[in-house]
Amino acid sequence: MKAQNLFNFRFVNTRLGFMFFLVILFWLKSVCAYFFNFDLNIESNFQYFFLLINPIAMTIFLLGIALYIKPPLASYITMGIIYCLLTILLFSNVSYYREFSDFLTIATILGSKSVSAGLGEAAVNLFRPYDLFFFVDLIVIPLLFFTKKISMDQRSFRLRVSFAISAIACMLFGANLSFAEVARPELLKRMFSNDYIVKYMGVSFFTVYDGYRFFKTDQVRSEASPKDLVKVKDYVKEHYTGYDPNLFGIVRGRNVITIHLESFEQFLINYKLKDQQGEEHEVTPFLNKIFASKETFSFDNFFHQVSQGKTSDAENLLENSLFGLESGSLFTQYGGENTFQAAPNILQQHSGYTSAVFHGNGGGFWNRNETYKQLGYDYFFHDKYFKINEKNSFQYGLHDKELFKQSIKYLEHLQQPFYVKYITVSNHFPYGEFHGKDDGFPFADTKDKTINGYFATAHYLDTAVKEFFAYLKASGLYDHTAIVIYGDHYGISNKRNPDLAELLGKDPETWNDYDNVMLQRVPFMIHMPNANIPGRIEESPAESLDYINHSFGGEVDVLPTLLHLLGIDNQRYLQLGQDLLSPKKDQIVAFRNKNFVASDYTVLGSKIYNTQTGELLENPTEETLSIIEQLKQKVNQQITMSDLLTTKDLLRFYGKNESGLSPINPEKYNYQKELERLKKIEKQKKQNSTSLYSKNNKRSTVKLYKTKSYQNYQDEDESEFLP
Ligand code: GP9
Ligand code: MN
Repeated sequence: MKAQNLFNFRFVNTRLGFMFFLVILFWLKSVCAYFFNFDLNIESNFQYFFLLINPIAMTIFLLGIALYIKPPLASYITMGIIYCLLTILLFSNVSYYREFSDFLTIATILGSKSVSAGLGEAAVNLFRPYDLFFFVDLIVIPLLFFTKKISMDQRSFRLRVSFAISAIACMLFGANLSFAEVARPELLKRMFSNDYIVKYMGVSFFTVYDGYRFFKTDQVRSEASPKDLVKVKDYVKEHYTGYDPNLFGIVRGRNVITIHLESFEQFLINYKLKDQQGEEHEVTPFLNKIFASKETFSFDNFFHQVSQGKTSDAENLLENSLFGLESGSLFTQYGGENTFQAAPNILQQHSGYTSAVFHGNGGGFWNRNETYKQLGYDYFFHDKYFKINEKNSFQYGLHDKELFKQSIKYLEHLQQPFYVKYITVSNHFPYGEFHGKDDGFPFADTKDKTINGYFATAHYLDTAVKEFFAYLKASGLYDHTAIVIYGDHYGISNKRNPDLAELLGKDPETWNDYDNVMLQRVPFMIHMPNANIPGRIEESPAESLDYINHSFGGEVDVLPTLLHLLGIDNQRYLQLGQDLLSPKKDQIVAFRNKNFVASDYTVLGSKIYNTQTGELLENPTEETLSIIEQLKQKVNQQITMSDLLTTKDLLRFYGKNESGLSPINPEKYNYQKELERLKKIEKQKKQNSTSLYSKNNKRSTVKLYKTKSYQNYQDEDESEFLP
């Protein structure tokens, strides 16, 4: 029987036809992997569309390379090899994903022998019969050739056509990329998570792009030398502020819980929203109380300093006292490889802390699952550790009340003292999910829907924190814990701010850059139940605005402040921030774009404002200009030092004799089976176990958690909460 008859589609017997046949097969495999193996969290038809088209352009382009080879046999063989490599790459990702819920990066492939070894092992262990589907064609196609069911096209192939195919592939690719950039602006620059890149652009593209970035950053890193560190060390020494000796170590040895308030701006504190009847509603009554509490250090001139890495930049600023990158996210670009001297690592090596993160989104978002290893986080409880359904979650994962509640079964097994971080998500754009749900907090009435919903989600977050505090008290953790609460970055963008103006008692017509920058304030508080804060004697009122500290600072200053309160001098680490409670703190806050706010002047590009009055200084005096020049230099220096440390990975040259820290081995961490690991440690330690569970005579405290979450109500109550 002739091949043409068998297939009835002759095109397979032409060189181009055979290539497209392979394209179709690879498309099929990719789409099956997307739907059956990867968990890509598809939210809309538009995203399905991306999944269906994204393998096409790259596959045509890569297989098309073989069309440039003249001799038919060599051309077919090259095409076959490229096809096999693509299949192996796809299958390696399928296999890796099963174990790690993430995609294979070049750093993972090159960096760690044990990962590659583990991968082989995992592939064997996790092999499912239907995996054969990925390989069956690699056997069938050669057989078809041998049995002459398909034949090789012996005609020569025109170079012009090869070029045309490459050009078509590039065009398709360009279209795919532009669609993706519309759906997810700055997708490639910010690289939110590997999942996103695969969802929009496909696995093969992900590997190529990841490789390109890896080699680009690797080059800068390999050119760096220990000499580069000298400048940074001098800078840090010169800017060390020391600490207030009355405050040093006042919460030494306590547990630390950091609550990351998503997109939470300072203006929400003590804000009252008027409803349509003119009745006022306090948005965050609980946080307001904590903010004014006698047992809290609170700051009202505290600014976020994030750039495109948003949440991940905030985390980096807090954990490392370093800035993020000028563009993109440090976590995604350097997090998996760089050496850090991060809070969890310092606390563990210096004072024996156990560390953990709770976050109800996928572990790969912002490359957390890799970065946390380098930061020294012992445990990472991400979405796989929580019961998540449509009702209790949204685009960014599990809602806050549920996150806190569901975390307790893990928290109670952590050895104390612990350093724990909760990354909340509910108060994330687009705000509004809670309309008429939860406790029905009113919406604002501006023409911008985003602004209108912001107060209700902030209120929800406030209640979530309140419920968590109630649990901390009920379980007894409260008294020996210091609780850090901070807003990670703005929630309402500058372009929307004029619509917010009226709610803040301002005129939208005169709203300007100064007003925008003042709204970059976020709350920062360290709550220390029963701590002996000097000056706040027993008779002092429980809450007062007098306790609020007006020092100018930002997220980069958190770690030095916290370490000093915990009784650890930050002098030996390379941190770029300064202790906010030190009288020597420079009264200046640098932003990543080198704008700044200082106590007297605010400089935004070429504009100078009076920080106190907001007045624009049109004709500044010589004296003012020379002060501004000095401030500018300070800011430049701080940002430059940060870039040196991060892009050249200089901390790897800072030895143990200087920092007291042994290097981290990221292979020790894997964030799998966390509860089993925790329980094993409890068992090993027996009566020396310091977990809450052990201290509580092996009785769980989960029941002590009370929540009024609408997501948690029984189904029969559902109708009550429908909008
Ligand atoms: C995602 C969450 C939100 O996991 O942290 O990140 P953001 O969009 O604010 O950077
Ligand atoms: Mn955020």
